[in-house]
Amino acid sequence: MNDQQTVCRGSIAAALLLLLLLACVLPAQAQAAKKKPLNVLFIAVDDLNNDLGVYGHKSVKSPHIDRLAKRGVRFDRAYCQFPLCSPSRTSLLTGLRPDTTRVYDLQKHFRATLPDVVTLPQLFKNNGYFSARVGKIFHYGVPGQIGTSGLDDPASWDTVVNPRGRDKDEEDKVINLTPNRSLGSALAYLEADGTDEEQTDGMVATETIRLLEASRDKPFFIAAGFYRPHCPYVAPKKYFAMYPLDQITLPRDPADDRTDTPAHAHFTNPPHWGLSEADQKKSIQAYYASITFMDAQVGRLLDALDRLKLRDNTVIVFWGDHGYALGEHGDWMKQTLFEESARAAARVRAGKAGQREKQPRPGRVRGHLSDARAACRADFARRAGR
Ligand SMILES: [Ca+2]
Ligand SMILES: [Ca+2]
Repeated sequence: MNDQQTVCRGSIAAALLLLLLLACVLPAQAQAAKKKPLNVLFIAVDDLNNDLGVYGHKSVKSPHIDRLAKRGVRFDRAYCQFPLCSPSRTSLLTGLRPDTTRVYDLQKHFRATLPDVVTLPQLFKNNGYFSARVGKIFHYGVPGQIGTSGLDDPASWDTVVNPRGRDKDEEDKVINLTPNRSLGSALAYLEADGTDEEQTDGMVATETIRLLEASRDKPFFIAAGFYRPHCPYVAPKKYFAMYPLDQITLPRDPADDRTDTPAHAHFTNPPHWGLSEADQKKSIQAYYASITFMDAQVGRLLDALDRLKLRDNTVIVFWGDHGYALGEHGDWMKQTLFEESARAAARVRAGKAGQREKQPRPGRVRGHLSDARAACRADFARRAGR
């Protein structure tokens, strides 16, 4: 990989940060024009890979994320800085690489290395914005720390909300296909009874909407952190019914696949943790069901922005903290450098500026730019009116 590619692929955190910093600069311009400053709704999703309709997946249903992408910019080459929750989240939220934050695991807090660093939400807070978090933005053990503040950064927020839904209270009902692994890193699922709103992610949406309603008259940076599709894959049973098992296909799995890769390239040992193909399909079904359930909660947020007439004045950032393998090369989950684990989902939509582009430019599809760095630069310049 040459230097240019390295910068390009590693630049999503910096790119998003730049765009958001622009949102911070714009208020001054907007105020000069007697307009309201731009708000920010920052949506983070845990362990979401690119298996979404908007990225061309043939069976995953993600209509709300898709409509967000159509209104804004889809980043096709967004790669996380480190394929694990806390190092990736810390990197994005501080704008610094993991070799600067020294956060490589799920225990160390970045302030131990960088006590005075200003985080993204903190920057907005320091500039007069109301800064609030619902759910998982900085690292949080899932499902162990659901309902707590996890490894939070209190300096970043004016207000925090830590929902705890029936998925947490009914953990004893979860079926663990890999019983030697704890629920935070297991192929485990529950076809849940009850409503979306009773699940932790349903509560994340409800509480975020409550904050939007209360904050509509002041500039805000509100972060909604969804827990699914992180395992255990818990979603109301109607979402499982959308993915019949006989329509789930497994990745190609040649018997000699790992002969050309070193052992440390893989996370899952032995391959597939020895699971049968039937259990692998069940895991994929449950992961897809969790995506569609989370997507419905994203839809509630988008509807709320429209209802509150905040759509034109709010930058929406949608971001997955890293990718997720579903059996490719015998691997599951994250913590490898293969494409499925390292590539993340990312979209940005910026208020009226996003609406201005009514017609696709020649050679370019609206809402689709293939290179994260170039896309952000292009949008950056256009939004700045250059
Ligand atoms: Ca994660
Ligand atoms: Ca191979």
